Amino acid sequence: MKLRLLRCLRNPKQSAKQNPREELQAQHHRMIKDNMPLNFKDTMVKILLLGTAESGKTTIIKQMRILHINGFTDDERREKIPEIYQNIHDSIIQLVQQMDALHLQFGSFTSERSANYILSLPAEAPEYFSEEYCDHVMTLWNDVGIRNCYDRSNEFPLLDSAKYFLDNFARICEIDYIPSTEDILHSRKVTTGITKITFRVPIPKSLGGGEQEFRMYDVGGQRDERNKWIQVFEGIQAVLFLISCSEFDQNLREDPNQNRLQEALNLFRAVWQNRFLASAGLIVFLNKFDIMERKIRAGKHIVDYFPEFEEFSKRSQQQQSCFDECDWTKMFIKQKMVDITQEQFKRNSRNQCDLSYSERECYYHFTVATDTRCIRDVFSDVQQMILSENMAGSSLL
Ligand SMILES: Nc1nc2c(ncn2[C@@H]2O[C@H](COP(=O)(O)OP(=O)(O)OP(=O)(O)O)[C@@H](O)[C@H]2O)c(=O)[nH]1
Ligand SMILES: [Mg+2]
Repeated sequence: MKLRLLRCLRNPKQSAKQNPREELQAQHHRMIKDNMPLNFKDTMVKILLLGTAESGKTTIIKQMRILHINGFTDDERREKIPEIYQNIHDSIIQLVQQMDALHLQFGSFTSERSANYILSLPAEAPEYFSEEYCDHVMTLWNDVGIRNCYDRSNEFPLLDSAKYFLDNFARICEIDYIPSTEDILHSRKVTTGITKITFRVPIPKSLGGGEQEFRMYDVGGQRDERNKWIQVFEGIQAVLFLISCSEFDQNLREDPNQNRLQEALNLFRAVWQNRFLASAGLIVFLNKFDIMERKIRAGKHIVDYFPEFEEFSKRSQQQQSCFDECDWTKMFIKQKMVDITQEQFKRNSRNQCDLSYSERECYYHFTVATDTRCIRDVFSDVQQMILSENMAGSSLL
């Protein structure tokens, strides 16, 4: 079953609108209401999540579990405790180690003692957080020097959820701690290999009713994981490409000289031009815009890393299409992706398509993968689009 793109969705002006949800849904429904599906419900829809490391792929899988399966049992929540402890332990060690590297001073002698305690521990998180451990971590997180270090965390690799976990540390230290859903969504474990999740989603009555089965594949985004991706390219109907908009001022863990956003754009180009994915629909989640907004409000500017932003923002101001720097930054990153989809290319590697697919459309959503309501709304759009297009593909042949 090939994902077909309806003519009405190919209008670039329309797809560039920021909130086309209701408009698109109405168009889908009108287009297909007299062309009810033949047997598309019997076919599983396969979605592949792609993107660089830490772009939020596994967080989307967790959201599918919350939204379309039964979420997490108490036992499953308890199983996440070691992962959360490790996230906290890694974060505080990293912050303490960077104090020296960034020539920062601790605010007090007590904090220096706590830092020495943390550095004397093994890299593996303790099985239980002792009172002593909790006191030292809390002292450090309240230290003015550590906060200055945190403010410069774009200069070294720090988990995006470090602040969330350290702000919630007193609760996590409690003896009867059971991770909340939000804690699970913020926890981080690098994906290696390929995992999948299968779930059924009700089909709206206007699209024929019943249920559709989805299978979603999650892969590891680090460079040395990407050669495994091809194993799951076969039969994919839609690729969800995640790109983190907050990464403009950070470099890769695996290559400290490479800007993370630039790496994500290069990867997007390779995915867009990949011949094995040429018939799959492409949906982009411009993720982590909550972190991006926080950074910009704290005085970070994308122009310091992408000088071409200056020209772009001048144009945007003239057109009055954006209102502030957060808006311009979001639109700038999206425009970079749109530009990639419009590049002409000829096949020069085994994996590239023969020619550019000018007819193909790409859909963009701004997301916060840790926010269940946001993902529920966005995935509902994505799901309706896939279902509508598959129906249209099977019935409008
Ligand atoms: N604040 C915030 N945190 C996010 C968002 N999306 C993901 N995260 C956090 O970012 C971290 C990395 O997310 P993952 O889902 O593990 O990233 P991934 O793409 O699966 O990474 P790999 O497995 O290495 O490829 C986790 O701690 C998430 O909680 C977001 O939109 N906002
Ligand atoms: Mg992952």
